[in-house]
Amino acid sequence: MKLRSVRGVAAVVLLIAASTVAGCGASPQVVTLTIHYSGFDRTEVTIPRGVPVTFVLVNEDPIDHEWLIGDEEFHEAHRSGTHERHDAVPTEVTVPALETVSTTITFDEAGSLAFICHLPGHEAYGMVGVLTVTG
Ligand SMILES: [Cu+2]
Repeated sequence: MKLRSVRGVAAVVLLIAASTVAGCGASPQVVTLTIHYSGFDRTEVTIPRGVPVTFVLVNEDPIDHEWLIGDEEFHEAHRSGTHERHDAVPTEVTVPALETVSTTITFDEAGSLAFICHLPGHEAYGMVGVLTVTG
């Protein structure tokens, strides 16, 4: 009896997963990045051009972090920037302590971009990764 109810739950979960995938024309890619001890668990990510990518940013630290993605000019501006929080632009995200934030971005140009946490000292500590967009 107990086994049967567990199996029922598993079947429901599978159904939900299947309908989610079937419901979207172009299935969005999901990239999960976990932040732990002020570092990203993946520092090299490759995605295709022109496809929506949902970045799931999991902050396991008891302090806030940021996830900002762009080219060198973008990052240079943010190194000296004064924004306290980021939540209006998909490429600039604040990830509060112990929270998970998702952002979906479509990159239309192939190339290489960096994702960096620009909170004081975090970039120097190593909160840097590279996103490669393939053509
Ligand atoms: Cu940080």
